[in-house]
Amino acid sequence: MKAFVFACCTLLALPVLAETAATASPNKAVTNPAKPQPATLQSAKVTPPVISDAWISEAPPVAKNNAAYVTVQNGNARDALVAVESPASAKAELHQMSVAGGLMRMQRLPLINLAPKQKLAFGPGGRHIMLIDMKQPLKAGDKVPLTLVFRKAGRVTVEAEVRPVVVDGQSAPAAADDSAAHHH
Ligand SMILES: [Cu+2]
Repeated sequence: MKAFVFACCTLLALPVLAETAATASPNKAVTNPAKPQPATLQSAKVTPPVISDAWISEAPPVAKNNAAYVTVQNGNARDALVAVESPASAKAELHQMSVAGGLMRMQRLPLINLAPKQKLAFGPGGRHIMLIDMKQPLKAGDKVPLTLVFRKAGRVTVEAEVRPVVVDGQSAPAAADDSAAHHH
């Protein structure tokens, strides 16, 4: 599975560069002429999305990639999560993991649309933020900034805590203080 994760992200790496370059420049001042707002909504106060429960899975020191998870509670406006950034890795992508025919598959999501007030949860085995090309290994307890970029609300930065990974309800070996306890 780790090998697959790495392979998947490597394959996906090239198209992503073009995508992020294209979406990076137009910030905030995005208007949508196709959807005129009713006059009554123009003065309504827009509340921003709120990010909670941000964490990053602890990975072996040799791992090139880590997965991060957040819960997004959208504000009262229609919005979209369009990018993620972290100083911990060379780049970050929105990913969706699913099981098809008994195989774990992972695909990159170019964006995630958010309805007003929608709650969007990321978690192991589902939506995750792929941190690609980690700059240094992370240990449980470390804190890492994660910036979520929304089409309308702009950038929201949270501190993500590094936690031991849990897969299918089973904790990964805890307290792996000693390096390489297992040789196969
Ligand atoms: Cu992934």
